[in-house]
Amino acid sequence: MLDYSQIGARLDALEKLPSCNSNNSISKALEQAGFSRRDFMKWAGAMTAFLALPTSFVPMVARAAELADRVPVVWLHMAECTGCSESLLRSDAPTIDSLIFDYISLEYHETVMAAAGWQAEDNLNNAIEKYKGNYVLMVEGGIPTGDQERYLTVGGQAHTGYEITRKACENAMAVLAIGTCSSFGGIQAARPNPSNAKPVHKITSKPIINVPGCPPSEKNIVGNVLQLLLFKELPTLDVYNRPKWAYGLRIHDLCERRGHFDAGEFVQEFGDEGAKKGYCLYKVGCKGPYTFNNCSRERFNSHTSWPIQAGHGCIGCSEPNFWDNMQPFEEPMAGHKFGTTLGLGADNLSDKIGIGVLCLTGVAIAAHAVIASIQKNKD
Ligand code: FSX
Ligand code: SF4
Ligand code: F3S
Repeated sequence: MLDYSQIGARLDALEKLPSCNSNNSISKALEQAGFSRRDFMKWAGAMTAFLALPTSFVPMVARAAELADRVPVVWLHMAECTGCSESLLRSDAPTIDSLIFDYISLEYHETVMAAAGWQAEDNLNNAIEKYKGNYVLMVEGGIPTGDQERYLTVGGQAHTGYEITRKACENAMAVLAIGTCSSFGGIQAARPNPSNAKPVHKITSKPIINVPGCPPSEKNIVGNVLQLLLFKELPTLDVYNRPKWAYGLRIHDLCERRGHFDAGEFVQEFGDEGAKKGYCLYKVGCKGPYTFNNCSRERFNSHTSWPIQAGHGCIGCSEPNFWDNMQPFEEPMAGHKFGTTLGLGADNLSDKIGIGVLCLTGVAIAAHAVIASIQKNKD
């Protein structure tokens, strides 16, 4: 990791680059949206902790956020639902994260750019040429390949998603796979994968940072942009190339219903007394014990809520092949056979430990199930 003076020099160099928005700056835009300097510094403090950096980094995180309009970003849409972009853009009140995203130099983003048709295709080619080696590429969606490559073509020249993504990857400074589709294939890669969809890391040799989730939270997206602005290097990644600061713990580890799991208090079916009391959702299919993500800590929509708070179990949306491996979504995993990759998002070393932990969790879950069924029979 870079030291303070190297980061300072890097931010000085970024500051000298032209801003993408000459009429306004990020700090002015925040002020206009009603955020005080104090709000912004509080946000920077929370972001610093979120990125697992020491408190002394707060001023640098704040400065990096203010310079987010200096690094050009190209955002490609492949086969997907645009939920990842929506996650970032559609909050009813703009958050500091979404405002910063608005000011990122988005050279190409099919959902939000004004250009269409030939002009849009030109924009993409020009951005790749002009910012060769300096832009951050964000890819949303899985990519049809092989005999099915032509299932996805974009624009009047009908280039395939595969060709476009490979070219954009080649010339990028860093590549982020945004969402489970570009990280692991996603819904279109679910069995029988009729479009032969592949994740980005399968079609390029470039190192990829995976930011999975269907969709990922806006915090995990913006956090990765800040990380690149500060360090210009890959964060520590787990075996599935997910940044450990975001995907280092399981949903189950920090879940607000965990006390009920430990006490053997489960929702038996949706709408029952246990559901009203906020009991653990394991028996109605929660995959939190097998899923690595920070939803239980960070939640969605400015920390408002998240699936388990809303009353449904986690469906494991940030794990590889969750559409196939985590099914059925509303039944527990215990008793199902599952593959060796399931839930093992830790690094190589802790993979072994992870298997142990998973087995222990399995034992605990089985024990709970037995106790609960005895209880139920008694009732
Ligand atoms: Fe959708 Fe993004 Fe899911 Fe995929 O999300 S939220 S299908 S991860 O690529 O738009
Ligand atoms: Fe929370 Fe699900 Fe774990 Fe229950 S099984 S404690 S609902 S993560
Ligand atoms: Fe996805 Fe589970 Fe979080 S379903 S959004 S990883 S709680």
